[in-house]
Amino acid sequence: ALAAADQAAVRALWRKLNNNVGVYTTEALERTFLAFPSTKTYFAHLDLSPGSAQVKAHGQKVADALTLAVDHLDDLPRALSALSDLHAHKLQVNPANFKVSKCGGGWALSPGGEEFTRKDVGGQMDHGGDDSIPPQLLGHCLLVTLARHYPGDFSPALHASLVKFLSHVVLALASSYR
Ligand code: ZNH
Repeated sequence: ALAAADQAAVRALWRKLNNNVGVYTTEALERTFLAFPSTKTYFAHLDLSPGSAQVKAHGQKVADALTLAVDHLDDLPRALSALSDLHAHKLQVNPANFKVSKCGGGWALSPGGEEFTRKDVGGQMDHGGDDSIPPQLLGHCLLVTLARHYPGDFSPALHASLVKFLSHVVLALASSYR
């Protein structure tokens, strides 16, 4: 599970974000679509132009899911299991978008779940594929967004806690694929 210090840091930030989680998640979605355009293919039925009300509505849903996660840091897989099923079976989002360790090389949570590091593949680093891209596209854009709006809070330590938190969220979301 997420270490106690990371949990505390994430909860403290979330208290600060207050009712604005949706605003930042929406900005993160807009950034994701611009920086990683392949993600747009899943949302072809939505208006993805900047300022779109549909992106805003989706941003609020994702924000609510993240807030649910913050409220259940001790039991993310259970809290997010319905959402994981939805992504795996109904939405059929390619798990490459989540990039858990199952997908080969790249980055993964340590067995204890407290660290997020590059996986050692067969005694040597795996440089194949698109591992240079941040493993969680939306999560990466959320980090950028929060760093921009909360520069004073965004210490390296908070950054690290958020990376781990998002890794746990993504791991829980990907659990229905295994
Ligand atoms: Zn997702 C949807 C969350 C990622 C794709 N999502 C969704 C929702 C939510 C979410 C909450 C809503 C549901 C209902 O309605 O019920 N996601 C989420 C999260 C994350 C995600 C939290 C991370 C962090 N997704 C993702 C990705 C992708 C996706 C990466 C791809 C790329 N989703 C999706 C889709 C959908 C969703 C497609 C549907 C939309 C509509 O509306 O149609």
